[in-house]
Amino acid sequence: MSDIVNVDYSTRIPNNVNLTEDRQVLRALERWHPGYIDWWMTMGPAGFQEALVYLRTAVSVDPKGWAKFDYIKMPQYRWGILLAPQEEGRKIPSGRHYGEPAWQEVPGGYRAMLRRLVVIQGDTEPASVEQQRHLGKTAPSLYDMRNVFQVNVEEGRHLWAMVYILQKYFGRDGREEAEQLLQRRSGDADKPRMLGAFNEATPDWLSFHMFTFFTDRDGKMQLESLAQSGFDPLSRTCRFMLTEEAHHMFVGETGIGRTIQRTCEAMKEAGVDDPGDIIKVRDLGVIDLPTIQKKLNLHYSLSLDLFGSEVSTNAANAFNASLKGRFQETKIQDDHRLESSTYPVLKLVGGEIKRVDEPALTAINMRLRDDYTADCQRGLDRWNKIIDRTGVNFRFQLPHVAFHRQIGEFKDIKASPSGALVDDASWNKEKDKWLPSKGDGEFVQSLMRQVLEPGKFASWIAPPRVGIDNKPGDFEYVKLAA
Ligand code: BYC
Ligand code: FE
Ligand code: FE
Repeated sequence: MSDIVNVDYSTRIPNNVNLTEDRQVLRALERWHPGYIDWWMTMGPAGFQEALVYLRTAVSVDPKGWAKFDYIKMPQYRWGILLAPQEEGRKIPSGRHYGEPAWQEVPGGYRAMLRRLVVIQGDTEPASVEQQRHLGKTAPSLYDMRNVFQVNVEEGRHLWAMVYILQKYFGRDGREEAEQLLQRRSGDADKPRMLGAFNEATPDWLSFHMFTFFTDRDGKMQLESLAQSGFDPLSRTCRFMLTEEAHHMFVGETGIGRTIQRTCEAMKEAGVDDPGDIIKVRDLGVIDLPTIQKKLNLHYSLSLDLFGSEVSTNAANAFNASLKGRFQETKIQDDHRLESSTYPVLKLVGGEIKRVDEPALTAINMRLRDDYTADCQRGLDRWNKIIDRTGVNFRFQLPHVAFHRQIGEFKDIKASPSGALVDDASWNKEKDKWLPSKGDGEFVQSLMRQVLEPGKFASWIAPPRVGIDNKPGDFEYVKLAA
């Protein structure tokens, strides 16, 4: 089967997992489908279900040409089940089962642990769609509007990806979990989404771009870790999801990059030299760099929480059980079992932040988070180059990992962005300098005006360098319903 990369579109649910011959799973998915569409219509992009959107749809899992672009109404998007091709003779890359043949069925003893990982992963996907559902109304261009919708339909597909695993491999429990995934709601007091950052609001486009840069990047790292799973169907699913994920991070990085570009250009044109002169900068109809830094502080710290505790027995158990691996596990040169190695972790020791060697197994979350931080930093370096090229004197920095945390070692203390421990009084005094204040939010909101003319952009964001699918600058990415 490993050579089959094209997708079967003859069933209602496009797939490359031979659903026509897997009637039971096909039926379970078909029964789940109406509930999904209901969810999409009520919780998906508000006000644009009838619009024609220039979207890419996966038609193959061949990395060289997996997508095609066309105008489509979002509710008619062909959400499908797409797994990366099976690797002949794949061996489990890490943990206690290192070197054994990858599992094609759920290993009995790990059923509950595996289901929990799949459910958590699945829960984040629809949550992000819910968080982003109002952004179309304030899109700074048709190009950007199309991008948020593309991200949304693909997050919807990621939900399908996890629901397939649940329906095919977890029987009745799996079907119940699949139902629950459509019941929870981002930010709901009674039935919230499972992880912290997915219950926060995404009120404006600066938040959206920060979210896709920082939080979708957590998605990338978690998917990389699950792509190393000994449970082969999960690994294959995650490997294909990662190809889609790359676009989400592109949207975030270029979205912020274009915002920075526009701000710096406007400052130069107007002869405003001091990035800290917020009043003058804001008067230009652009977002001042210190406010962008504050949004960055917020989204980075919320996303760090998604890695769980620095020292975690859950993580150790999942790695040890070979259910997840490290980032690029197969490229690491060590025993891949981590039974006796250590890993340095920042901890709170006697009221000070100290580096402590912990057993590498319990520090699995920390290691993934460090790889994440390095990946984020590379993006910041590229943003700083944009600033440098314009001659404005400012640099973005990632805040310290102890800053503004709700999970793990630092959840009970307060620290400044540079990592100095502070008391409650100084936190309250300074926090509006470190995190977006109410006034910052209102200012950003005041710039959020919908721009519908093809090729035109809101005052606060520069046009992209190239169009999607190489389309020209004035391409009509979204045709609104008449
Ligand atoms: N919020 O041992 P601990 C994505 C809970 S994003 C609330 O410290 P563990 C996407 C935890 O559940 C990627 N609760 O951590 C992005 C546990 O509860 P129980 C999503 C939290 O378990 C953008 C307890 O605290 N995928 O794809 O090693 C758009 C102690 O946990 C949080 C995954 O996360 C939190 N932040 O690690 C769309 C992959 N953190 O069991 C999509 C699957 C921890 O004591 N998940 N808790 O009741 C995992 O691998 C792990 O569950 C986590 C947590 C990394 C999330
Ligand atoms: Fe996703
Ligand atoms: Fe994503």
